[in-house]
Amino acid sequence: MLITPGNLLATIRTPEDLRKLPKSSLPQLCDELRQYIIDVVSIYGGHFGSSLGVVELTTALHYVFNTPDDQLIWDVGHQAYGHKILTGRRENFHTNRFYGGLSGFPKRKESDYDAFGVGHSSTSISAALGMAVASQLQGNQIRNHIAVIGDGSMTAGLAFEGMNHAGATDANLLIVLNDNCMSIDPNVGALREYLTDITTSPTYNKVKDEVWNLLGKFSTFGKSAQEIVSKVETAIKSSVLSQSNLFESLNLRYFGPIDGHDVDRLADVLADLKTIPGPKILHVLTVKGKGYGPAEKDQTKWHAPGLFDKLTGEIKKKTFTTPQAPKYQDVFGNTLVELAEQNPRIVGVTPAMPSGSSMNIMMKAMPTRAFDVGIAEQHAVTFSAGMATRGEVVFCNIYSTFMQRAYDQVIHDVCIQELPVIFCLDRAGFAGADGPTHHGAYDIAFMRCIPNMIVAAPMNEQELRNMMFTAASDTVQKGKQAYTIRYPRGEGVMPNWKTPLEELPIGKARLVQDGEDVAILTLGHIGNYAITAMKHLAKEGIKPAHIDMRYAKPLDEAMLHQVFQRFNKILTVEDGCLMGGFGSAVLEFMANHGYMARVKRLGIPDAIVEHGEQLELHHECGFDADGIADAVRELSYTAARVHV
Ligand SMILES: Cc1ncc(C[n+]2csc(CCOP(=O)(O)OP(=O)(O)O)c2C)c(N)n1
Repeated sequence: MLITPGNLLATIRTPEDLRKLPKSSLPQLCDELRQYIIDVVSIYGGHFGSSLGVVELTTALHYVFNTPDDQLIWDVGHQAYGHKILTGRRENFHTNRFYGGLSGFPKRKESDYDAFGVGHSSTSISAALGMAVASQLQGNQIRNHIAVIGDGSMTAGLAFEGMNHAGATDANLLIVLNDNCMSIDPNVGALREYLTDITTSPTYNKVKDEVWNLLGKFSTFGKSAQEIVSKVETAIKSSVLSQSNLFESLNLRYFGPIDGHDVDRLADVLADLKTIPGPKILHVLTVKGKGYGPAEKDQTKWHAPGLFDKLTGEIKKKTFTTPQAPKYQDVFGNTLVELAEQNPRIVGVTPAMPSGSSMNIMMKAMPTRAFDVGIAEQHAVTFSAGMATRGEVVFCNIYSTFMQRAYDQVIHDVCIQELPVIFCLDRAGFAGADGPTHHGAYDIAFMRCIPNMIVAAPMNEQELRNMMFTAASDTVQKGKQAYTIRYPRGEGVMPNWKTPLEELPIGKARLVQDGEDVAILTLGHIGNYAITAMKHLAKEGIKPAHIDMRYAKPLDEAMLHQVFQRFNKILTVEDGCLMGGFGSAVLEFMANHGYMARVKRLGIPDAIVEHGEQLELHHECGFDADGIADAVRELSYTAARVHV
């Protein structure tokens, strides 16, 4: 469907066009940009509230700075829709997040205006500082480097590492702190309290006005940037910095807070800051979902609402006539509460994903036993390890992709110390429309190589429940091993998922169907594709055996001995990277025990797989039901090709 931009927006192909407009037309442009985002996202989906909240900031930044030479780095990048629309991608914007279409995040390959690729949070300050220092080294003293980071993303250690370094340099860096008091869920922690404090403090607000008055005066009289800075500093220091300012203590000049929806003011302030060299931070206050009533009201729901009717605000839900299987995350959330009701030692930890992981169910039911620690994956793991040393049974739920951040903590703080922390890795496998920054492609490989680590993957809801039950059982908790359970985004296969809980023997596989000639070994939910493939194959008289391996580590060696003794054509299937993953583990077993078989492995290749529907990506990589059937056919029709 063609979406028509407003008259003014229609004239903007690049920020060059924008910079030709009189400042007085910026409010109209902002209105049209906001409307365009609403029009497109309501029909095609995507992130929503964050982009609406930075419409004015986006417009002012491109108006004032000389992008793309000035480097503009968006943190996370889920708020960069306005940026994409103003930087030559308006006409393609309806392809956003679709297979083959624009990426939902800034991406260097996609545009010169995307100075840094993102998806994970809190990288912007370090990246912008790196660019600023590189500019200095290359003799460019005038280029600007701007990191736009939300208050949620500011809670991560990485952001502080960047600020700590920046404050010790004279690099030309502007950090714009986009403070909307929200992460995906309400922002948490002491930093949030601090930001609220400065925002509401009368002293700060008085000084803010004085500072801007001064800046205004000096700019008009054409004083040098240095003079302005020294005046500003005197003004700030004389009145407000007798109280401590976190950012000033880190040697970053602090400006603000200012209204992030007043585009005129924003443009003036940014123009002033452009003349001030060195590292500095501008605190901007915005409203997530600004300009769309329902999104302002329920900011978590409208972070990424799916398709909706823009007139009524009704979010479109698919309707079904038969009962549907639940999402894995909801099975996790509900089962966690069920287990925690039986065992007072059970606690839950999530780094800023209460809604996304469904840990919010426990946070509501047992507020003192479920912890949202902010965007802080490393802390989440070490905090869990600390609790485990004192006998708590910790379910630490982290998306597979974000667990990449906390790898050292898993090894150093959990596994070396033989602590039985339970890791639930949601969104394992392809994340879908969020793309390569969010795919959970590597966890099987990076978890299974750590000593004292069990790696399990459920094929359905019942297995997820039983794995959670097993992980919390005395068998595991009195042992010395951490227990990882990885499961995908989306629905399972069992509408009646509330099955009785049962302890599973660790490292035991399950024979789904016996067969002949070829053995299919699957790990996790994609085993359901094998079931479909086998139905097709049966019609052709091909009857492979299918084993749901359940564990990538420890492997069910007894089962594998039987398999290698009975079959010489074996297919492994996983929704993880082929290098070092589950199929590799099977090959290691084969080599270690001197078996010879033709083994074909399906999984994620050694390549960056872009965004698209999960099914599209499974198909692309050849491990959907069709891909599995093809691979079995290929194996069936070829000789075992085993050379002795
Ligand atoms: C390392 C990492 N952990 C978690 C996430 C998931 N995530 C995406 S956006 C977001 C909230 C970011 O909040 P903020 O920076 O304040 O931006 P806002 O959405 O409020 O505009 C989170 C937690 C992520 N992208 N990266």
